[in-house]
Amino acid sequence: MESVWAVSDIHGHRKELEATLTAAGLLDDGHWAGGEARLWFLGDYVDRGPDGIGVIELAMQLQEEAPRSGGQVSALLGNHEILMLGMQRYGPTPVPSDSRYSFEVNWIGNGGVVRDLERLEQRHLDWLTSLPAVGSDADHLLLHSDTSAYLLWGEQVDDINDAVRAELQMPDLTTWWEMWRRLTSRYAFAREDGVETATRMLDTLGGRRIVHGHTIGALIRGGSVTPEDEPVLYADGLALDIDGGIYLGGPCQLVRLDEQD
Ligand SMILES: [Mn+2]
Repeated sequence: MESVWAVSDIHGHRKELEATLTAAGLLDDGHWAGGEARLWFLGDYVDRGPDGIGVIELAMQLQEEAPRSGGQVSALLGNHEILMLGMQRYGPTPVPSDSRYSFEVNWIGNGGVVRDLERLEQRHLDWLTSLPAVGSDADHLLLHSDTSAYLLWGEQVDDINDAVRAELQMPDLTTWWEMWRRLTSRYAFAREDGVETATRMLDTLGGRRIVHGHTIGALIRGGSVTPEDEPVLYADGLALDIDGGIYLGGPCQLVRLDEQD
């Protein structure tokens, strides 16, 4: 069986991503070396780090290269992509439902990087606004955020992705703000009813385990971020958090999904 991998929340740390993919044999000299492997990026390419556009470009490049050897690279949409695109589209325009907020206020408050905005080209915009929000592979349900809000878009993976892609084409601030709000919620599988919520999502969308980023594992586990942190398996083994908190000095956590037990 082909190997299946996932990595999340790179937040502009292209060098660390390249080192991690290279160590795993998926990258060699900056190019796809994973053969028939499948690699999933779970979103949050930008903000908080030095080279968000570089991370997007690497994902785009690998997505193009991998199929030449029978491999596949898939990339999900994270809330920081909504945030950066919302900033680019709407900037300081107050949110109609709550005028204290704007994309600019939230972008600045959540590690927005001016240089990423300046380097955004149409080809990046086209790629970003066509990303799926949810994936399914090796009996895992792949999400960016630890939220059940995905189910507000639909009850099948394809329906959710179609609905999100349609909203990414909509020109109104209210729609974009609601997308940002949904994808920014968290802790759905860590709360008292977390096992129940994870079970409901897996029953609805398929898979035996959720893999997500978005919320740094140390926040789920308790304690602080260290470079040795491992992905956090919780909710009775129904959820695996692979956000190592790279921008706080944590590791780039690349996990192999086809070998998880
Ligand atoms: Mn996130």
